[in-house]
Amino acid sequence: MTADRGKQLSRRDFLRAAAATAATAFGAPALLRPVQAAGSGPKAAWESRFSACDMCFNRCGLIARVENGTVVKLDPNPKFTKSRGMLCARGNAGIAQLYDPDRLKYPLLRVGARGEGGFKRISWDEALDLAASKLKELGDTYTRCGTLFTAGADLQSQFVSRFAEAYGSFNVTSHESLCLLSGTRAFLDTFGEVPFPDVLNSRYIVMAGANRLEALVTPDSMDLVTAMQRGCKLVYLDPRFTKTAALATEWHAIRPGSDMAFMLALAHVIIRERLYDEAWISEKVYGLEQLAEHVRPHTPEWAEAETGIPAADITRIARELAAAAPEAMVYPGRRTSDYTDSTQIRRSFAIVNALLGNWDQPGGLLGARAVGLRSVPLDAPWYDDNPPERVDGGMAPMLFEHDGSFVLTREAVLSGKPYPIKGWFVFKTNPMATAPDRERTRAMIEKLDFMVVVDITMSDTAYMADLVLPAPSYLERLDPASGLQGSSACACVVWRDPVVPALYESRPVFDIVKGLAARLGLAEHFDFTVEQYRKRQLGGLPGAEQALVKDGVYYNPSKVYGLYDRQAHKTLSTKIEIFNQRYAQLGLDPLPVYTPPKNPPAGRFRLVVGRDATVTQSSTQNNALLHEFTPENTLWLHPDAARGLGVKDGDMVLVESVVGKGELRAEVTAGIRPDTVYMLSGFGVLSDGLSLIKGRGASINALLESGHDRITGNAAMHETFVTVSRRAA
Ligand SMILES: Nc1nc2c(c(=O)[nH]1)N[C@H]1C(S)=C(S)[C@@H](COP(=O)(O)OP(=O)(O)OC[C@H]3O[C@@H](n4cnc5c(=O)[nH]c(N)nc54)[C@H](O)[C@@H]3O)O[C@H]1N2
Ligand SMILES: Nc1nc2c(c(=O)[nH]1)N[C@H]1C(S)=C(S)[C@@H](COP(=O)(O)OP(=O)(O)OC[C@H]3O[C@@H](n4cnc5c(=O)[nH]c(N)nc54)[C@H](O)[C@@H]3O)O[C@H]1N2
Ligand code: SF4
Ligand SMILES: [Mo]
Repeated sequence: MTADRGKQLSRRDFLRAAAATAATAFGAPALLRPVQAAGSGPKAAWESRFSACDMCFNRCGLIARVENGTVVKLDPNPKFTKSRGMLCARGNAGIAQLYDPDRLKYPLLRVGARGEGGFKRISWDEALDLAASKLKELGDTYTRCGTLFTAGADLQSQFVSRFAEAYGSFNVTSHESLCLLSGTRAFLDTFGEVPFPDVLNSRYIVMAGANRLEALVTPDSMDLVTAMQRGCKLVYLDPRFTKTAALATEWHAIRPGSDMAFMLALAHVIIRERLYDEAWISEKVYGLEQLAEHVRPHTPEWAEAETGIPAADITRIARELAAAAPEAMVYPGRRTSDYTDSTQIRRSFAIVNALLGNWDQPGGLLGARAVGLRSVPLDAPWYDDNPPERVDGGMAPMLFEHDGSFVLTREAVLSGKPYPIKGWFVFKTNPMATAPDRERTRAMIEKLDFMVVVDITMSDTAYMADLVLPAPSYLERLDPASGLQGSSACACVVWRDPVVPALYESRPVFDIVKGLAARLGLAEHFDFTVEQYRKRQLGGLPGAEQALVKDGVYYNPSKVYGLYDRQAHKTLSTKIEIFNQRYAQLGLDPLPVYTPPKNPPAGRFRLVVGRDATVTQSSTQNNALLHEFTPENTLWLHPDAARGLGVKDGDMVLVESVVGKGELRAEVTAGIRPDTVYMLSGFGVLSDGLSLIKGRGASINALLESGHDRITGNAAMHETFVTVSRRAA
């Protein structure tokens, strides 16, 4: 019974553990016991072991307490400044992921029709022999590029990329084109690199489309709280009243898709009132005159009509932001998979920062600090018959070469053009639940001859596969080193040693690709162990290995501010480019041009995505501890809208878009605009292997239409209108 499963670890136990964690996070002495030393006393021996959390991509440092070979508690590593000695609710719940009875336990081969859920247990040798022979056959028939490789955020994802390259496919995608690539592009094409916001030292932050107190990014989330305690002002724009809105100095329920209008109006006021530092601009910035011309019509009054934010507030915010600059910022944001002009929207964020000189000095945006890890080179073979470029090549003008675009790749697989893709290797990512338009992902999968998924549970994507391979969770793995940057907080290196041995028959993806390489005559490209690989990565960092063993983290004391005092920016003009010359050459708008978002037609609502502090994308809903906090998703609906529909709080509603539908409970709340609805992702699953959440809530990704950012091909997930109607009880 699913209900019993949740009770194995009760919420009360969890809260007790979490409270103890919070206490030790701030009372560090309890943790400064020598790690690795066995505990003594009448009870069983215990040990503490370092690791890095993997309940989301932040990789916060942790110390696991192991008793008799069982992990009983996870604590924050107080020496880990990136996470400011914090483990969030999800981090604490890592134990329930490790010991989840729904874990995949051995290799599974599909029997029966795809997606029906029939699988049989096979041995690892059978599984690897089968995968290798399929990869060989696919390569011979469709070229090596006929197989797509998709890996999520993981320290071992680099081994999947390495394997893809050695095998000969350059069709590799990651979760990133469902996430932040348009923002990455925007800042890269303005500053020449992707900045890290120095939230801790900031005095004034404008934050739009970034729910930083629920969508946790370390150190930014903790630093935001500290900065605000020290007097930093937070201006927050979000169509929803989130926890960040609740704590912000001011919240504006901006009309979705109109952020660029707000930013252009800030630039208008800053230029009109000459609130910028002329000397800094003439030395560092290219394109002020063009911008001045461009934003002349974009008055605060104009922006008020677009955004719904009063002109007087926009003018005041521009002045306050400029007065605090350069210890101020328009926060770059992270998940930008919003609209079809996301890159240009985020360019407008970057431009306001450039205009105010919020760059390379305390409290603004910072260049990436040196971490110093070496990459391990690969001398990949050349395959003459391969096509000239990625399957999505040319489908968007500025794709990232390594990540491409998942939604455009999906179109290419569906059409078979420019060439067929018939194989898919998926590691630690769940596009059936996280890419927009689930039916389209399913249709893409129907086109494949062979699909293998490496996961820890039977995700909706694994559920559709031919071969499902069980992976160990982060607490069971030996992982390569990874560099982490967190503004002024750190430039550091982490790795993972197993806290406990791998459970069941699970095998790390390193062993999987190494096993495939051996079977495909590519063994020379994996002629190392993970330990040897790590030594090569750390080759240029004397003392790093000792620090990792002693503290669980190595810090590179690299320069934090003034990186660009004598360094050119990596742009065509070698300056910060407000006016982007390369865009002009490519026929793209060199300055962000505002197109008003469509308003939902009568009877429809714009559907937006967003996060909850107790849930990670699609991967923690079935975690027994976290499930108690968030057992299902709800549809946020404004009281006025609810009244018009005859819907009461808690009613079941049917939500429909042009691509899908779903039923879930309505949550009637004034914390959302009347023209907008919202639901959390990762519910409404198809898989029978997720016992706690099967049959609960609805899938937002089944409803989301599949748009993409015109410049990068990043998914544009906020371009969907839905209808809502009440279901009989
Ligand atoms: N707890 C938790 N933390 C996480 C994650 C997680 O899954 N759970 N995931 C991590 C990952 S991968 C990422 S990328 C980051 C994401 O970090 P964020 O991008 O901060 O995350 P979201 O919650 O998606 O925030 C987007 C917010 O934008 C609002 N919004 C929607 N449309 C508009 C608009 O047009 N204008 C404005 N101004 N706002 C709009 C939404 O209501 C939502 O609150 O979070 C990371 N941290
Ligand atoms: N509706 C909606 N869609 C979204 C978003 C949203 O806010 N709303 N956010 C978007 C963003 S910002 C992002 S980054 C993407 C993320 O999308 P994904 O990359 O799909 O991330 P997750 O949903 O976390 O899925 C991770 C998968 O890895 C598995 N897994 C977890 N740990 C391990 C492990 O140790 N080993 C292996 N092999 N597998 C493991 C999990 O079971 C899960 O199936 O989603 C995007 N899609
Ligand atoms: S933010 Fe939370 S879930 Fe993410 S790595 Fe840190 S502790 Fe783990
Ligand atoms: Mo993301």
